[in-house]
Amino acid sequence: MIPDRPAPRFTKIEDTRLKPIVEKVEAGERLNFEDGVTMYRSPDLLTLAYMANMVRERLHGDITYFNVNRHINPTDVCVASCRLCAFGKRVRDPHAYTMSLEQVWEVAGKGYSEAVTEFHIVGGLHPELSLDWFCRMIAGLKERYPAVHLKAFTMVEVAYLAKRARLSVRETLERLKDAGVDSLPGGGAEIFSERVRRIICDHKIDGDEWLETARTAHEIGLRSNCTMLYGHIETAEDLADHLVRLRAVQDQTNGFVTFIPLAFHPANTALAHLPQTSGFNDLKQIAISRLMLDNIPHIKAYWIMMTPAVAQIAQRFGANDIDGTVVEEKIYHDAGATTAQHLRRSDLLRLIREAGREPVERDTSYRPVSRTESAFTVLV
Ligand code: V47
Repeated sequence: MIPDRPAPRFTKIEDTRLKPIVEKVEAGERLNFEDGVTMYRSPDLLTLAYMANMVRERLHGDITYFNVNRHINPTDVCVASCRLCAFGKRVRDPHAYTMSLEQVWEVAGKGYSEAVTEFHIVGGLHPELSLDWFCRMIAGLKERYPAVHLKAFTMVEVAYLAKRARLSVRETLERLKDAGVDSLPGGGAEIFSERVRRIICDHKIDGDEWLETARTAHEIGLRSNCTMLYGHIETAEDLADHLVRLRAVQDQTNGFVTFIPLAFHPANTALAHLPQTSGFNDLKQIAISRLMLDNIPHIKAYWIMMTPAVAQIAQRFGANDIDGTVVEEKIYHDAGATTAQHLRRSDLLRLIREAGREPVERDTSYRPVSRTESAFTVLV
């Protein structure tokens, strides 16, 4: 894939510290931790975009993938009380909710048509719901919607369920897989730095446990996504370290499918005094993740958090995926996201084409999905 001689460069490298990094990327060489820190410290966004776009086009040409999924959050009750989170509530909070199994199955079916290829299921760490309850929930979904891929439970939820069931993480993952879980979403990774974790999510599993849970999932044949939460109190070193640690696990397991950088939304959290992320930072995160994560195939621009406008531009800054027509997202909207809860398919196609990319609808495993337009009547 890497040409013998790189095409002539049309970008002036404003920040000369990036020159050796540009040379490495053009030669297809792996970047190291120090390169990551240098890129995070650089304001030369166009040189980062030049490099990230080159790598993106080597891997995926002009294709931008999207999918049609429904988010299901069975409960917002959570024992963790993370400062970063506006979603979780204490069990006795009068505003907290927990769905019954029947409600989960019914919510999943709302607006269900052949258009939905994935249910993305995550929730709080509920002190009373058992592993058996979640296995019944999953088995019931599989029975009712056998064609839909079940992407369910973050590494944090898996570790909590294991602890409550007094089982190992491996046994817990096996039980969930047997019940019908097809893969795991990437949430809960936040930032692996212990210093930052102590402040933003001190009751969650630590970074090593998150990575170990992911490794175990991959070992038993469950692939997963991975994420990084940025735009709070992290440093350039924390960000580069996070990416290098994900990359090291991926070298061993090849189980991560997609990386999603997540912008911190401070509203309604204990960190509400922090400023909102900027478009500049969002695009920088997309570009640097594409460059550092040379072994993770896909980089997703999650429009729910970065706005459709920035997610569109991200398609020329290293991203090759734009999160799909998400239906009913709660975690970001509770934290003040003002984006719509879903995008119409026609809007998504227009955004992608306008960026000079070719839209391809995918399933969770990135297999192209072909349909007649009429199958989308529910969402369009
Ligand atoms: O784990 C929580 C983050 C994640 C806030 O795997 C917050 O395809 C910003 O993981 N501001 C959930 N972020 C979302 C997530 C995700 C999203 C899209 C696709 C996929 C995938 C995964 O959101 C949480 C946490 O990291 N989060 N609170 C907040 N106030």
